[in-house]
Amino acid sequence: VHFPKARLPVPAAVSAATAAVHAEDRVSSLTQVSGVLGSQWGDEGKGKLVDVLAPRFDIVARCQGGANAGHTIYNSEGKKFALHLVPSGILHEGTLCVVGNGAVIHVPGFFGEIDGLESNGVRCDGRILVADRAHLLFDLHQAVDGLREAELENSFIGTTKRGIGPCYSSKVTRNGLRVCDLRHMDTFGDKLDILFKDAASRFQGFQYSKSLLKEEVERYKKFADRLEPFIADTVHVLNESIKQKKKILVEGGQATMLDIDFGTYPFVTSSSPSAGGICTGLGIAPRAIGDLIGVVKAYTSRVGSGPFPTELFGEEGDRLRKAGMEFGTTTGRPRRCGWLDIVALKHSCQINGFSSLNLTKLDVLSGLSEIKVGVSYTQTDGQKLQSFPGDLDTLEQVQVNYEVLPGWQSDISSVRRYDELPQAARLYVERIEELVGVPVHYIGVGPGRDALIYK
Ligand code: 2SA
Ligand code: GDP
Ligand code: MG
Repeated sequence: VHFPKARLPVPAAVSAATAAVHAEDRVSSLTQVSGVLGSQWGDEGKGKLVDVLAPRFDIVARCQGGANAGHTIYNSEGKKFALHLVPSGILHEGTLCVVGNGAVIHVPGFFGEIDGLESNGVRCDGRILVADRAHLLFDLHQAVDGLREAELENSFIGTTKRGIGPCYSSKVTRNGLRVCDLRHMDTFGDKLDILFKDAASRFQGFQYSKSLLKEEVERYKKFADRLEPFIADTVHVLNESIKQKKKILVEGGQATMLDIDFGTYPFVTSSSPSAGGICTGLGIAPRAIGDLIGVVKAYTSRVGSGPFPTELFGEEGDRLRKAGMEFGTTTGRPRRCGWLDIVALKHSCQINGFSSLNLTKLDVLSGLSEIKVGVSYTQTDGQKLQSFPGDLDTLEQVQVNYEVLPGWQSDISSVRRYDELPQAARLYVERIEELVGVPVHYIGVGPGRDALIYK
């Protein structure tokens, strides 16, 4: 363990100005197409960073997932907004929000979210585009989500029950309905009937009748009219915007450790929340993508089932949950909490090629006498693992090797300059940078917009 260099004495006024210039540099130098992605098991604070960066971008786009996401943001008056499908750029009047083809759309939920925003003074009309290619998520998918979880009994995934897995299943099965199908209501009922029959043949408890189908079609006729002004060929819109030198910020939902390919399968979500999901979920070429910021909570949290090597139980876990207010933004479920896991974070950095990191919730660790960081895994045969294992049986049996770092006692929530953080907090940040090999450019010290240190 080595300590960072002693801070140089700089006159306060000059230093504050320097910090502002530095913040400006950090934000204005972000590439034309940049992304904010979760690097752990979600809820790292992606929404907050997107909200902070949004004024510097013309477009904020979601590329995957659906209303399983819960992104909490606060406006400048401290008013709280919990967003699910609507991108976190919505609080900034000048930002166009795009829900891309890789996302799944529950239309009634989408309107509910818009109505909630509008009633809180956020104008949405003309500011949100929904991909014509995106798949529609129906109430029937939500019902199937619940039935599937019940069937799994003790090995349930712990989904948000928002119908995400079943909707992506329909997409991959190739009998899903897409947003553009709302423009063909004459055939809509026949296509929906296939989905209903599929679910009814698979699950005994699934309610289905011709009159239920008819009701659903009538409901969607009304939705189709209301959704029409939002529908766009977003692939064309985004690529034209790139040609016109507009700036696009991609907002990831969930996180790499929940990725259908790279996460702790099967305890994952059904989309691709990592870098690859940007291309498939928006129709943007890989060459267009520049900076990707990985959002990392200063510790780890996970909702739902599945392996979590650095999980803390009892009082230690409770302390983090309470201090970090770790409860699901969508479901209200208590989140499991534990130490930062560098093995998982390196896996994530490798897959996404993050250009920088946003370390969030550093303030939550204040007051601990010591802080542990999981740095490697040892297998039952005594061998150290070289990488994050794909095999869950291996993962469940690993022993985590920890490095112990000193804690700090002061409240850091009002600190705005890196050199004003306690030495132990800086040591923590710099040790993470050293272990993963990616620079930390943003440090969260509170939920508000201004509670951010630019490093
Ligand atoms: P699903 O519903 O099929 O995507 O669930 C599969 C797994 O993915 C996890 N998942 C999440 N994990 C963290 N946060 C999420 N969003 C909400 C939040 C969650 C909530 O912001 O707090 O409110 O409970 C999210 N969405 C999906 C899920 O827990 C399963 O492990
Ligand atoms: P997301 O899904 O990644 O956008 O994260 P969530 O919104 O689900 O959960 C993150 C929670 O932490 C939210 O309640 C945020 O308001 C809050 N938050 C974000 N950054 C910070 C931070 O730096 N410190 C503290 N104390 N809270 C934060
Ligand atoms: Mg969340």
